Formats: sequence, C-alpha cells, structure tokens
Amino acid sequence: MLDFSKLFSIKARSSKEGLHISGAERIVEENKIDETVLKILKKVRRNEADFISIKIEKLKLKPIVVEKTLCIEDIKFNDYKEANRYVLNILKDITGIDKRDLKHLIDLIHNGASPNGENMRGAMIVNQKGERIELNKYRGIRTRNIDFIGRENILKKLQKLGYTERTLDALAISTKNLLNENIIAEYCISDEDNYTTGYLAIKNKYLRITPLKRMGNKFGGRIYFVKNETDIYKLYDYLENCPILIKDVCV
Ligand code: PML
Repeated sequence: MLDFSKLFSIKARSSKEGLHISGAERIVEENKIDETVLKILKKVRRNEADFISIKIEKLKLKPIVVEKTLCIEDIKFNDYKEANRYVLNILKDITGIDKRDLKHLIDLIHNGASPNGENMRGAMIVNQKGERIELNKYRGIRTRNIDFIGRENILKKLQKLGYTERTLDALAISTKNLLNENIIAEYCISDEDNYTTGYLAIKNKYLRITPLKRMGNKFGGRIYFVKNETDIYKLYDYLENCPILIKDVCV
C-alpha cells in the first residue's frame, strides 16, 4: 500500500548547448528516492549532455488514482502519409476544424513548430477554431506529475506485448490529458529520428499508429486539441500540477 502523505516527485532533464535532449519524471515513496534518481539519471544522461537537472520535491497535493490508461489500439499503415490522412479524418470529425487547417498544424509538428524552427519543448494547444492558444510558442505546455503505481511490472507487461518504454510514458501523459474535460484529442510523434510510431489519443482510446512520421525526421511534438471555452490558466494548472497515479494499462 502506498502512503500518499509521503510521496515525492522526481523530475530530471538534460540538454546540450541549450537544446533539450531528454526528460523523465517519477512519483515515488520517500524510501525509493535514491534508487529512482540513479535510474532516471541513467536515462537522461546521454548524447553528450552538458546540462542535467534533477529536482526532488514532496507532493503538495494528494494524487488522483486512476484504474487504467486509455485502451491501446495498434494500427499499421504502409506509409506515414496514409496514416496522417486517417488521423486527419478522425480529427476533423471530433474537433470540427477543417482539414486544411489541421494539416497545416500537423505539418508544423513534422517540421519544427517552435518560432525558431526547432522542436517546441512542450505541446502546442489548439482550440476548435484552429487557433494556437499555448502561452509560449517556444515552450508549449508539458504534462507533469504523472506516474504508474508499480511502474516496473507494467513496463514488463507492455514489453511482452511488443510495446516500449516510450509507449508507457506516452500512455501516462495521454491518459492524464484525456481525463481533462476540455481536451478532445492529442496528436503525437516522437522527436527521436528513428522512432516512427506515434499516436492519436481520443476519449478512452490510444490509437497507436505506425508509421506516423518519416524515418530519419528529427522533428516531433504534441498537439492538444481543446474546446473553445477552455480556460487556459486552469488547463495549465491541471496539466502541470495535478498529480495522477495510474494502476494499470488497458491492452
Ligand atoms: C508508442 O510507442 O506507443 C508511441 C510513443 C510516442 C512517444 C513520443 C515521445 O517520444 O515522447
């Protein structure tokens, strides 16, 4: 049994010459802090990072416990263009944004959506009018304070089914996102150039799509599609600060 009054958030990130390389986050009990710090240090310390930050803080809020993640549906396509056409049709139906505007937004993610032509550090937020409403177009928004109870076992379960640790982390993020009443969908491709699997998360479903981007493309990122009436400050507060722990994956 977890003691919810003694949980700590551990956040690590690395960069090189100011450009983000890797990030990781865990929520653990006090007695697991040391081993967890070592594990996530190993994860973020790569590609000749010249900056690594690790932040450990006690959770101020009691986490919401969620039974299961969104349910994975694994879908394969012949190429990423066909896959994106499939995604565009679903997004058009559920957001009401016209296809040309959706395509423009998705193309931005495939080509560097930050105003400096690089990847954004966090997600873009788009309302149903197709407008970008994130507060900072370089930083975007990052969904934080999320983890699994019994992460290692859940990872093993996913790996046995052919999924990866990226799938695990992406499931956590998208499950927290889609729990919010204002988020309608999330589109994501990795910024790892050889990881072409991405996803479209909609209410209750994680549509895991291979390939969703071109092999060799170093660009990636996320778009959170939200309702027009969304209060952006409340949304930021939920995504960044509300702690969520997930018990299991839906496979
Ligand atoms: C998956 O394997 O299910 C897709 C994961 C996408 C991960 C995106 C990222 O690198 O953050």
